[in-house]
Amino acid sequence: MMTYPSIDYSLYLVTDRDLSRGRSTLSIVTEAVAGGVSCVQLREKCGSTRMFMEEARAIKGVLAAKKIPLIINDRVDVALAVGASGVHLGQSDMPIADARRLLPSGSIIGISVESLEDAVRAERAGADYIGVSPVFATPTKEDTAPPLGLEGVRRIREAVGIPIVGIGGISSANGREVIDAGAHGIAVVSAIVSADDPRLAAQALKRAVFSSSKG
Ligand code: TZP
Ligand code: MG
Repeated sequence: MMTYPSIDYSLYLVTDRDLSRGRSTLSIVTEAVAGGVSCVQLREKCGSTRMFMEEARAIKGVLAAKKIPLIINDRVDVALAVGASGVHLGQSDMPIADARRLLPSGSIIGISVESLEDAVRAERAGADYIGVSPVFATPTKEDTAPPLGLEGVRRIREAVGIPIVGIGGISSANGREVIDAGAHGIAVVSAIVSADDPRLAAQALKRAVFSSSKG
């Protein structure tokens, strides 16, 4: 299993095959890593388990060389089988306690939260980090809750002690605001996977995360 003492959530790529404009997820991840992503979540909503596992193993090879964690969306079995760093769960996926029981110790378990109450509950349940979902409106995911906005990020940051990552509608233009609102990192799908040049896109996002606050 890939375990790292502390996870850098600053620029968190979530993959999406359908939005990758015909490019393979492996090639997107390779370019995004060259551009500076610090964490990768493999998210496959269709396709076979076999395909998911083969892809996860190939991506794990790219990430392990750079000590970047590989998080598997939803599928605890796939994470376990390929020796990923952890899983990212939604509110309707396997409960954190059960995932924790099944995965090796030291595994990362992240969960998407759609409210302050979800966030507090996730921390109590032992999540390692939470994804505040969505921060802004996004066409990328259809079944999202209403956007929590920067105010939602602020309120959740005040209420929990675990790292928080904003997701939903984040780009290099607004990424800094999400960090200024208290997020430890930004998670993006389309801003990298649909970009003309995913490497340059990751670089621009990284610059936004680490730029000085506009105050
Ligand atoms: N979870 C909440 S919003 C979202 C996910 C997976 C999609 C975010 O996509 P984008 O393209 O970065 O807005
Ligand atoms: Mg899910």
